Amino acid sequence: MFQNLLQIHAIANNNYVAFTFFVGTMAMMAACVFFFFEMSNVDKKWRTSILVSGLITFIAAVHYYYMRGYNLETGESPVFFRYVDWILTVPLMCVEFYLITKKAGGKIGLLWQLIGASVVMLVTGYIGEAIYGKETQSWIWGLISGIAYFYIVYLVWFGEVASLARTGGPAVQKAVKSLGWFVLVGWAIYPIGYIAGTEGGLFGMKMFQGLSMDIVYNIGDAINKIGFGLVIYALAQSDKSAIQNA
Ligand SMILES: *C/C=C(C)/C=C/C=C(C)/C=C/C1=C(C)CCCC1(C)C
Repeated sequence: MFQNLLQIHAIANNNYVAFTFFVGTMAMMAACVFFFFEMSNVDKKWRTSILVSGLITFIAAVHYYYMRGYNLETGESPVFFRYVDWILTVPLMCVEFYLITKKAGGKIGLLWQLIGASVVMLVTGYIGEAIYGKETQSWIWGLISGIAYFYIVYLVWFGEVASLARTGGPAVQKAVKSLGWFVLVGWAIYPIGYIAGTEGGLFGMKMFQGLSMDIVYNIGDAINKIGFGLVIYALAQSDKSAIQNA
């Protein structure tokens, strides 16, 4: 109890990083409860998508709880928990794209392409942070990770995801477009954190110095995990009203 009070004191006083972990935990928990409860309020065919949104925020809530504690006790970045969270939640976001486009004929091979690219993106990012984070060559790992990231952007904006979305009807097309913006702009927050937090910077150039890697990542997660889920929720809702109005 006393220990808890000390921690709360540390959070409330001046530890902004720990504070964002704390708020992140709450936000992920709230979003998770929302998605689970709303599952029964959407058309049956969207239920699995909403369930996956709930799982993404649930997994994040648990990791945020641990990352908060780790950061408070050691004062360091919880690199390991962070990447365990991502390696579980990013493939689930790929599943969301698959579930949406499946109704327009999307094949399982597309899901594996998306998951494969995200695993390359995250494993190289982890090597860059955990092993080479304090050395200049960390930028090379960031670059490889960035290439895998752009491949995902390509698939969503110009590749198979985009072409399937065009045949899936206006609601699906609109949702894939919104999710595409999340991948292009929302996910681009992460490399900023990486550049700020590793020694190699951007191709060896030092940038974004003074920014806290963890705060950048935490903002990115809140936008992407909760926002992404809300776009899918909105899609499910608009599809429901389309049926009721017909
Ligand atoms: C819920 C978590 C999400 C959506 C995490 C996404 C993470 C990324 C898009 C990370 C990308 C990175 C790069 C593109 C280059 C530098 C290394 C990473 C792993 C931070």
